[in-house]
Amino acid sequence: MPDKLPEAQRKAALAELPEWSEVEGRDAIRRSFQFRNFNEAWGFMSRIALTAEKMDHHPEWFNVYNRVEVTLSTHSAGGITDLDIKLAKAMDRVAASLTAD
Ligand code: H2B
Repeated sequence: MPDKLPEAQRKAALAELPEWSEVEGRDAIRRSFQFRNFNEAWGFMSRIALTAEKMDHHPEWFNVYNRVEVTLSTHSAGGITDLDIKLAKAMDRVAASLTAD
């Protein structure tokens, strides 16, 4: 069971995730991804779904056409843990590989 990251570690981790922002009023981070079309957005979600399942760590997300809005937090810990940082980085990597052409 992961623990919430201590403040210093959390700041350092978020510094490596410049596209992500802290959610107000909740210990969570969020990012909005924009793809070329629905097919690409769904491809992103499919790939991340497999990663999330392997990690047993799942995103809260919302999709409209080419946009995917993601919120990450570890429910069992009541805040941001290393799992959220790992999943956020995996999302950044997959999104970068899909949108680079
Ligand atoms: N995902 C997230 N984001 N937070 C959790 O605390 C969590 C999860 N817990 N995925 C896992 C699944 C737990 O509910 C199951 C029973 O393993």
